[in-house]
Amino acid sequence: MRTYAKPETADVALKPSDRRVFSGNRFHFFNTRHPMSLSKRYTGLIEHYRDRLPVSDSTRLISLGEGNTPLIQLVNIPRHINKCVDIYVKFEGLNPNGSFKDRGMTMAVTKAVEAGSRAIICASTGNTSAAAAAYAVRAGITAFVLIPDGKIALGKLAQAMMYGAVVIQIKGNFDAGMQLVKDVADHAPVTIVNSINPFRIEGQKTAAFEIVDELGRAPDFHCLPVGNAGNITAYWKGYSEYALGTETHAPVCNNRPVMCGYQAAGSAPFVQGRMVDNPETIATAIRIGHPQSWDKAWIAREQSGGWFSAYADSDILAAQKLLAEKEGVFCEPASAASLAGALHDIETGQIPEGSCVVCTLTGVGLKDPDTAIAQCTAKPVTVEATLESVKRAILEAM
Ligand code: AN7
Repeated sequence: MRTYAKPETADVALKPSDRRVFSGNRFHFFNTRHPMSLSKRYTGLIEHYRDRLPVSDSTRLISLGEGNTPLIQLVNIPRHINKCVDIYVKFEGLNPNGSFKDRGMTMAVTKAVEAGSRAIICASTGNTSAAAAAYAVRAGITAFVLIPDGKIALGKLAQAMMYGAVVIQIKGNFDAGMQLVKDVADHAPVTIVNSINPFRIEGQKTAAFEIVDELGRAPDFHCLPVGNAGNITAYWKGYSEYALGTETHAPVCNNRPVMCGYQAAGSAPFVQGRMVDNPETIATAIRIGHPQSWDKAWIAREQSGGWFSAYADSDILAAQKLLAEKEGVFCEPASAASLAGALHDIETGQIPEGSCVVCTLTGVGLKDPDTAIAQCTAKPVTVEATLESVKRAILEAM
């Protein structure tokens, strides 16, 4: 009797760019981005973009298979707003810890471990702490995370706690936490893994590579929520490396997008042109008044011919809801700032019809169930567990 080897790759989530093919007695992933290679499993962005990242053959990679997230074309919203535009969302909420922070963290923790560090530290509005905690576990080192007391989404706190990070809630906001982290790191043997760590930016720039690899070009406009501005900095670096080439690589494409950075109105230092001391927004991820990548974000804006603008919390939540109910995509509130801004700028014509637009959805909606449930007007109905009651409930809803 013939026996078949257990498919080596059976536990790996398929991404849109992957096709599973059966060859001999094994399944392989046929990656359509690299059609010449009948490749092994996808094992994360460092391995995938190894030649463009600061690692060597002997570097131990700390990875959870991050990156390779779907670029989803919106089909219903363009029709809904009656505009002829190609809008794609880069759904970074589908990284292993539910946000784009995994991209930077795989790189930052890999380099921290390579340098012999035994502990990492960050201040965080939530997602950075979740990612830092996970990659620290993976590496076998300790994570210290400072979070604003009471101002982080429940899912993010759950993650940091489950991963066993040392969670320090401070009676202050992110900006106060960030200053404390810098002060502590001056006196203790810990590596800062906030986006002031340049390896974070290196990891995060791969999102731009993925978009160009998939579209065959850079989009005309790239829309992002902006907090510390690490991500807009990273995308601009990635697009620039692909469009201009590097010392080791020829250019891959010949255009770069206009970078559009969107903030919450109560937390909009880039729109006000100065630091904000008491930022407030329901989008707690971007409740940041003293952005750490201030200068680099202005460079991205200037070099790309882009702009910053701000939206009320109500606009941000409306965009989050619209995306969920029109497209079946559930992102967290901060992420929806990118769509709120894009839709506004498409409607005013600042982003003209015929454009190709990519919005980054930085985190998954499940991070913040409280905010999501609070804005749903249609609440679940409770009925008796009988055929009659369920039938009545269905008929009433039709
Ligand atoms: C979902 O976790 O700063 O402009 O400490 O979680 O690169 O700061 C989170 C930021 C957008 C802003 N969307 O990105 C943290 C933190 C989500 C985020 C941002 C964050 P940056």
